[in-house]
Amino acid sequence: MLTERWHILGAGAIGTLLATQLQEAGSKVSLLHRNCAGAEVAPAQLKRYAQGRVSTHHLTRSSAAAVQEIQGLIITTKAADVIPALLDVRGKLAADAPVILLHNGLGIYEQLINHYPASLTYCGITTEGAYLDNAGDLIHAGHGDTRVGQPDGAATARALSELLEPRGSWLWDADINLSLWRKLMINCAINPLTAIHGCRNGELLENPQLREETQALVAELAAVSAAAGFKQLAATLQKTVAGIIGATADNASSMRQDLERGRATEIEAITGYCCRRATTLNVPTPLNHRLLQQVRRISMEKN
Ligand code: KPL
Repeated sequence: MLTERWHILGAGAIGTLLATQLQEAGSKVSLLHRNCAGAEVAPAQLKRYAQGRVSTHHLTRSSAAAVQEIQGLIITTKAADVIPALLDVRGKLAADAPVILLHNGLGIYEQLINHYPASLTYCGITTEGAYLDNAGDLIHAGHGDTRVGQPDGAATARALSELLEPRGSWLWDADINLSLWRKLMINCAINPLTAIHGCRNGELLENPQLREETQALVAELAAVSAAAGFKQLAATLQKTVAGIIGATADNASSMRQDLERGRATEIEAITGYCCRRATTLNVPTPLNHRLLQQVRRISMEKN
């Protein structure tokens, strides 16, 4: 077994939820805070509510500065914070420590492997939905799964799969590049439009004008997907996106929430990445470019 001890950097709702799940499955887990002073603190008690059931968890929290050695690291920060977060703890990572990245968007893995071995770096996506309420309790609102794989398909993939396979809702994904691209396309289709229009995900299909805009955007994304080699995904992208919009109709997308709360968005790793990739593939993406500029402008106005 590769590691029994995970540190999670980025202790928001998803990081905290994954910590409780790994703990339930028998792993030792600590939440790492980048900016908190002091040493490892006593386990904090946390209540998790899921489908009418409440469970109590004791999670150790510590500052990145205080931790001695990290045997396995899961980074659940926003895309733009991943590299600084890794660099903060780089010197604490054991020689064979796996690092798992779980963020929206793409392009960070390629930067991260300049600082850490690709053979130990994994990417994942989660369809779990969770938030921390005002009392600090964890609400597990949507049940999904967490898929992890290795973009370069290196040899240690099997070892990590053996570690993660029995871990509750964690799954090994042998074709993680496809899953990451599919998630990118879904985020490109839903996040900027809902952020700009300040609407629920479902309104993208319920409102005729927004439906037209969404479908035109998805057609552009399908062209990028096909040029990037994801032909089958391209052929069914309209249906896929419509399915996710329907399943998350009442959600406020993460980008809408970020924009409304004046927080940094993940637009550069989502639409920004897609536009950069489309340029290298010679695929015109005027709609994505327009949305990228709009979200950047609204973000600047709010900050
Ligand atoms: O992942 C999401 C997000 O909001 O970031 C979707 C799938 C769009 C659900 O809201």
